[in-house]
Amino acid sequence: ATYGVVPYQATYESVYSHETPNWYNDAKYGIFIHWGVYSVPGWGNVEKNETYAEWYWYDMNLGPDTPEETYQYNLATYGPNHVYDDFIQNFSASVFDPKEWVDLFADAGANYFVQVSKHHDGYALFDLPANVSQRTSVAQYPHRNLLQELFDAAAQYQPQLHRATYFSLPEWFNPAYKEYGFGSWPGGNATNPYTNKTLPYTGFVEVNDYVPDVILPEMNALADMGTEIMWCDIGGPNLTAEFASAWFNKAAESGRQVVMDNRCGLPGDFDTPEYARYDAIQVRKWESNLGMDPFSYGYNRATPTASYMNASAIVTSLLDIVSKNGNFLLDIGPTANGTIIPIEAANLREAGVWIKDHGEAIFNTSYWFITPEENGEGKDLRFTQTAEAFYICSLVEPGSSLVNDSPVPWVEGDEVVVVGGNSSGVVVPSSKAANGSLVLDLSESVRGGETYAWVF
Ligand code: FUL
Repeated sequence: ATYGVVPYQATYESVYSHETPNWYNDAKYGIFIHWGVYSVPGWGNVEKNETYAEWYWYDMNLGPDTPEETYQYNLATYGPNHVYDDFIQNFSASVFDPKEWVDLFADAGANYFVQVSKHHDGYALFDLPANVSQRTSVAQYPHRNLLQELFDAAAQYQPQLHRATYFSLPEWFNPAYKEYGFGSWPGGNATNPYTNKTLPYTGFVEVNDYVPDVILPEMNALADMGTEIMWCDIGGPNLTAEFASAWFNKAAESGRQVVMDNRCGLPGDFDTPEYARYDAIQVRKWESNLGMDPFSYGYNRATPTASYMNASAIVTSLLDIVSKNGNFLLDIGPTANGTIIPIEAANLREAGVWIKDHGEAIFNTSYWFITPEENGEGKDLRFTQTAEAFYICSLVEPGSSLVNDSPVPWVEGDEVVVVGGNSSGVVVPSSKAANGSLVLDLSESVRGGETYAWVF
């Protein structure tokens, strides 16, 4: 299959003809990882005005009179002379074990991961030519190519576990970005108005033009590392048509399939609702990104342990999103030394056991044309299908009969069986009611043999 008009040209229309490949449509579940210098302070307001912890540097520069309170927190915790780039020397990665990470992703049942390769603070977790940026984990502390280490560790799970990268096009305070500053992005303000101190921008390289001299070579470096998804952020000035056409052509030549999100400055291949999901089926492929932390992608030490997304919420979110043509990109925020915090690891593993047990109803499926919430009251059903089977998922424990009013492809004589759980494979009596509804008779053991969701 082709996924657009090959060879691609460096135009909007041509690159827009590219589509999500089957592996991405079938993969359904990925792990998003926000890990960088912002993981060192690892703090965001959880009370007054919830903030993303990875926005620490930006929020701290908003000054003392803002509800984010990052300025006050920083002053109280680190004192007046501490600047953001002082955190670089504490981004230790000292216990970072990439094999442990990818083992966890595999246990979680995920089929891809998206590592933040460079967030808005401009610190890259991969190697770059010295004339592009020296603000990298290779040129700076901890002097390791952390992204490459993770990609290498994931090689043992190829081709199952796909390797992908988030990439912020703009950088808040890069002086080279200044001429492009847009919206509320300061684009290279040289001083903090509250301390009157120069913002040190460690590793900045003087370039002629940020877009061709920084963004494009950085995106090319990620392509060369073999990223399978360019999960760009923010858009803005870009050379994405040039980048993507070359990248897509190269992939097509070598029989690889790659994907680009909708934040590279072009419509891209799929939509990315942020900390959100769609209520209804979207025909255009989409991917919901949500943190396990209720309101931060990056590690936030202020978040109470009990509020992290649990296994039940992971499972039901996945089923909901998949039934509407979405993928689920679930975010974790490791700490500065490379630890995936225990509550996140435990909940991912717990959900993973269920997800694998019910994988046939999730992976390699497509959505059914009915948006499930419209089914009626007291029920919470989701549908998926393959060429061989149709799946009904109940997100709440059903009663002794599960009445399904939607038009589903069931005819007299079709067999309905339990998928997964203690009653897996048990045949469930099924019939059509006078009004055409499909009725499943569920014994107590069938209902009791499950947790989180009931799949037939
Ligand atoms: C946003 C960023 O500003 C957030 O920090 C986060 O990375 C999210 C996925 O995208 O645009």
